[in-house]
Amino acid sequence: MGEIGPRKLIIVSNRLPVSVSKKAGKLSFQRSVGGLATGLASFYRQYDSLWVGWPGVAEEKIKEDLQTVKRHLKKENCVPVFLPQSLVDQFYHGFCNKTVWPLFHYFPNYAVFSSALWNAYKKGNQLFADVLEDLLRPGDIVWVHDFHLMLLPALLRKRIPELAVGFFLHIPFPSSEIFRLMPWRDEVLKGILGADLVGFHTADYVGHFLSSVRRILGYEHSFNQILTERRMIQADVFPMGIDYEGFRKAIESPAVKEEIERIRQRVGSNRVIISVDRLDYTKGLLHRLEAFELFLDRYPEWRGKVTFILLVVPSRVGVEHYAQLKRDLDEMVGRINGKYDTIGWIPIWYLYRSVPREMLSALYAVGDVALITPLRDGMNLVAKEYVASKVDGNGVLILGELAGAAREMGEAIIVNPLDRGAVAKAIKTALEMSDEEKAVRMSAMQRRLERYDVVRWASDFVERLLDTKARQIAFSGKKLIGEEADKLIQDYSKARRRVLFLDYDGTLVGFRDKPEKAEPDPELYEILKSLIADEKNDVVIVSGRDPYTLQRWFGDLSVSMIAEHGVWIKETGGEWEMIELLDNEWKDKVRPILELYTDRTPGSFIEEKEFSLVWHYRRCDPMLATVRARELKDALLQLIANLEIGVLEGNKVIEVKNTSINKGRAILHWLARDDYDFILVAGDDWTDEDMFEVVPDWAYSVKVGFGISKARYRLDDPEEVRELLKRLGGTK
Ligand code: GDG
Repeated sequence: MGEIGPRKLIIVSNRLPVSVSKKAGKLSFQRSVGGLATGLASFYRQYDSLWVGWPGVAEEKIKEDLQTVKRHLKKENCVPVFLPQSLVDQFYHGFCNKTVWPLFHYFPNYAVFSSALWNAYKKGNQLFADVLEDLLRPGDIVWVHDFHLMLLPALLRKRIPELAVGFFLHIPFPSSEIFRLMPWRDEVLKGILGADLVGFHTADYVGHFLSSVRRILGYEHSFNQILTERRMIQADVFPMGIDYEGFRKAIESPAVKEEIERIRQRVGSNRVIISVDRLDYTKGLLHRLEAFELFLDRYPEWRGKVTFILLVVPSRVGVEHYAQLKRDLDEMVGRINGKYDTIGWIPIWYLYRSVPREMLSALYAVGDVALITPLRDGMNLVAKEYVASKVDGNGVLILGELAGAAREMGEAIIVNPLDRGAVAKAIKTALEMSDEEKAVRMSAMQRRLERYDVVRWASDFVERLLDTKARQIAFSGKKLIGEEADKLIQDYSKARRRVLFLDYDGTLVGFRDKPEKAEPDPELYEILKSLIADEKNDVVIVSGRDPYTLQRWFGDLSVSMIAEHGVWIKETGGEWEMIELLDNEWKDKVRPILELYTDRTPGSFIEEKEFSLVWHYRRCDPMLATVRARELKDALLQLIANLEIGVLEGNKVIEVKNTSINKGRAILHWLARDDYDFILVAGDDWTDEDMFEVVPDWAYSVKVGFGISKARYRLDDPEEVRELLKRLGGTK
């Protein structure tokens, strides 16, 4: 496969757009005409594209034909991931369909939580990663689809860190209250966060995802950007579109016209209600039938004049809940038909099978009303296809409010699928709606579907992915590795007088739940000792912590220290001194407010330092803490208007302190005194920005972690800082 476009785009989904089957020793290949395949088709020209997925048949069944299958699929730009029968059962039918599907559709009592199935899910995702690893190059773009492959983005990221990886979830992402029930919730979220861009159908799903990430993994977000220790990840809404033109043109084709005629002969002059779904408990089939029954009950004038064509497509045959649903459905259709039918009229025309595309288009065309009332649905493309097919504008869509599509199809009659009375009433309203109103509603929805069709949806996603990749680089600054790090080492070796200003928390050590737990470890002492041993070096530990703690930790080393963000300084071998005299009376006014907020926010606490008060909220419920932190800040800002103090926000802390003090001012004490020809300053939060600001342009200023910064360089975490310091100290 040659390099046609600038980069390779690899689509990954559980199923390939081509299905393989073997009957009576004969292989056959069947192309799917699904929305995804259509939407992505245009990319095959723009990019050098490939599609990776399972061909739909267990490996054992085509054991002798693997090479033939591969060759055939290659012609279609497809690469198969062969799954053994055990994984088809435990990965696909198992964890995917029995655990994720019910849980994400708010059926937690249907969800099976089994570690055997979870292990199969991990194995399935690994198999995909293995196949992909052989195909991928660092500049490639990978777009992973749906709930079968939620671990894949992180697996790929680990193997090829530079990849651009997008992930799109086609089903709902549930509220964190539901999602958290999954025993492997951390792993699933971390798996998805391997992607650079995570897409969903609606803003609600994005919100649920972000709040799960925050509650479960503790990563904050703003403007849908999640900041992890290592990367910025964008989450966003991409409501999937359909092949709008395709559905419109289909209506004109002779084959569809023929089908329309056939249906018409059967239903005569009756008005037609249609619905099309896979057989699935999420689709609300039983509730819908009950509502139809109530409609016939309450509005007898419509009996004999309306036919409900219920197309149910077989799905996940063999899974217990589906078999039960099939029995219930058969029984209910029989009962309703038995209750109302007359000679010459059967209320429900029930079709349990998959139909050709022509028949589907014909159904859309004859449907005066489409009754689509899922209990949960990621999007629901049938609703969109119906609207697109109504070329004459003469149709009404009744849409359940729990389908993602309801978010963008406000001109439909939107109903609560569980409210039988409302659905029954909606059917009556739809049947009695004037032609003008129908046309107005239809054309508004059609304009949107035309503009944001499936091709636009797919190109929007890929463009956004590339844009996210570009923003990540801008966001994260230049990394102090490779040649840049070598240059630093050279400058360090050549220098006569050097100073190293090192922030403590988040720079030399990682964060802990309780500040007192983050104490220095033997490795850190070794690193510091090796740096101090060189007499050309001044090593200054700069911290927001109080002088007593720093003294306890580093008092025995000949390092200099800055405590409480610059209130106190201590020169090597000297005593603690205050940079300038500060008054502390303001504390009595501020303390009661902090106490009030501590009482109102479980998990928060106050730390009292000599010249500042700090409110910590790392261990609180993140949602409540954000609200409280904002309220507290407002309250404090009002109070301190006339005082010489400031309110500063750090990493899950709010600190109130004297404004004339900061870390930048404190390090000037050293910079003004000596003629250093090497300066390194490293820090992780906004209090360190004051230091980055006062050092000369040529100094090595390093921001640890993500975020906008004045520093010239960046390192990911304390481990990377330590690695660099080890090189400087000669211990590596
Ligand atoms: C998942 C999410 C989300 C149906 N019967 C026949 C047939 N179809 C086609 C329809 C439509 C597709 O299948 C069904 O798509 P839906 O969106 O309605 O539902 P799911 O299959 O559950 O899909 C869903 C979707 O992913 C996309 O992100 O919208 O929420 O659950 O295109 O036309 N096609 C043919 N014969 C049939 O009998 N030819």
